[in-house]
Amino acid sequence: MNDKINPSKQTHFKSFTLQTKTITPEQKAFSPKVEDLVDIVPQQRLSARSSFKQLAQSNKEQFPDKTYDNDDYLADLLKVLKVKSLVVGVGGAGNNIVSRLTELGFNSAETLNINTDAHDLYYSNSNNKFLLGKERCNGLGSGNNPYIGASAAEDDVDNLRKMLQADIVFILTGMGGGTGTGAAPIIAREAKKNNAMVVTLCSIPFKSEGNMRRQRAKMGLKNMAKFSDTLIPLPNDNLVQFLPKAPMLTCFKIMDEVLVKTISESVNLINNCGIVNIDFADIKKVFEKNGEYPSGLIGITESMGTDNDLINKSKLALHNPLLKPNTKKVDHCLVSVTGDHKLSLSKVDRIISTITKDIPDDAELKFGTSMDPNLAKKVKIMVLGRGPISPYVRTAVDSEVPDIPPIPI
Ligand SMILES: Nc1nc2c(ncn2[C@@H]2O[C@H](COP(=O)(O)OP(=O)(O)OP(=O)(O)O)[C@@H](O)[C@H]2O)c(=O)[nH]1
Ligand SMILES: [Mg+2]
Repeated sequence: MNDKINPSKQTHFKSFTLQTKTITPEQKAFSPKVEDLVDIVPQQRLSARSSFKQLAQSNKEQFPDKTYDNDDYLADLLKVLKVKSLVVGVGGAGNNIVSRLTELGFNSAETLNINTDAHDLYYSNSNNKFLLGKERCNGLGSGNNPYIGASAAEDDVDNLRKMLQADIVFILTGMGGGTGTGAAPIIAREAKKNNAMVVTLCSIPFKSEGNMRRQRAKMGLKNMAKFSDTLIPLPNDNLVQFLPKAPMLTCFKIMDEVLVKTISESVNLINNCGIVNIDFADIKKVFEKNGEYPSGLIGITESMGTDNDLINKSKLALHNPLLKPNTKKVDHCLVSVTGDHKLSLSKVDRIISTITKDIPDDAELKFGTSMDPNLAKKVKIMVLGRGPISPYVRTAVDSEVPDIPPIPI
C-alpha cells in the first residue's frame, strides 16, 4: 500500500482523536474471577480492532448521509486493521531461538532480543536488541538468579513499555535460569499494559539439570501464567523419549527448531488473515486468556501428501508429543492447511475429518487453507487448540512457590 498521504483521505478523519477506554468500578466488579488482566491494562495502546471501530464510527458521524464506501476510505481502514506481531526472545535460550528464526529469513514480524548478558546478546540475531539492567548486571548476566532477572526488568520498565508496542507479543524463553525466569513475566506484564495479547512459549529444563533449576522454572511459570493469555511450556524431557542418546545441545537445537516453526507459522496465519478463511477473531478465540491456567495446544507437521501420511501427520499435529495435550478437552480448534495450487479438497477433508474424530463432538472447529507454491506435493498442517491444560502450568499455578519480587540495587 502507498504510504503517501492523499489529501482527499485526510478529510475522512479530520477531527478524529484516539480515545482511551476507562473502566468503571461496575465493570471491575463483574470481571471474571481469574487473574484480572483488566486491572493492569490502562489501555494505552488501542488494539487494531478498537482503532478500526473508532475510525469507522468517526467517519459515520462526519458523513451521516454517505451510502457507499469508496476505496480511499477502505484503504484508511485497512491501515489500522493490520495486526502487529512482535517476537521477543528473553535470556540465552530465547535469544538463541530468535536468532535461528532470523537466520531462516523470518521477516513477517519484528523481532527483539532482551538479555542481561551482553556477550550472548551481541552474538544473537534480531531486528532490535536490549541489554537489560545495565547498572545492576553490568552486562554479565544474572548468575542464575531470577530475583536479579526480575529486578533488572523492573529497572528498565519504562524502556520495556516503549518497546512492547504490538497487538500480539510472542515471548520465547527458557525457564530455570535467572533472566528468562525472572524478567520474562515482567516483560509479559508490560506488554499486557500496552493491551497486547501475550503468547508465551517456554522450555522446561531437563530433570538432569537438577532440582534447583526445576524449582526456579516452577516459579517462573507461575508468574508467566499471570500475564500470559496463552502459556505453552515445552518440557525438554519429552524430547528424551525420541532421542534418548542425543547430547543436550542437540536436544536444545531440536527444541529451538520446533519453537521457530511454531512461531513463524502462527505469525503467518495472523498476517494472512482474510486470505484464508481464518480471521483474527478466530485466532483470538484460541489464544485469548480463558481461565486461571492459561495453556492450549499447538502442533505443526508436514505431510508427504499420501492418504496414510495425511492421517498420520494430522494426528501427530493434534497430539503433539512434545506437549502431550489432552485432546478430549479441546473446545475450540483451528486447523490451517497449506499446500501448492493443486491442493485438493479431498486432502483437506482427510485432514479435517481425522482431527474431528479426536476432539469432542461439541468442540468448535474452523479450518483455513493457504497456498505455498514451494511445497510441491507436501502439505503443511497446523493445529491450534483451546481447552487442554498443561500439567506443568496447573502444578505451577497451584503451588506455593513464592513470587519473584525485585530486590533493590
Ligand atoms: N531450547 C533451548 N533451551 C535452552 C537453550 N539454552 C538453555 N536452554 C534451557 O533454558 C534454561 C534457561 O537457560 P538460559 O536461557 O541460558 O538462562 P537465562 O534466562 O539466560 O538466565 P541466566 O543466564 O541465568 O541469567 C536452561 O535450564 C535450559 O533448560 C537453548 O539454546 N535452546
Ligand atoms: Mg543467560
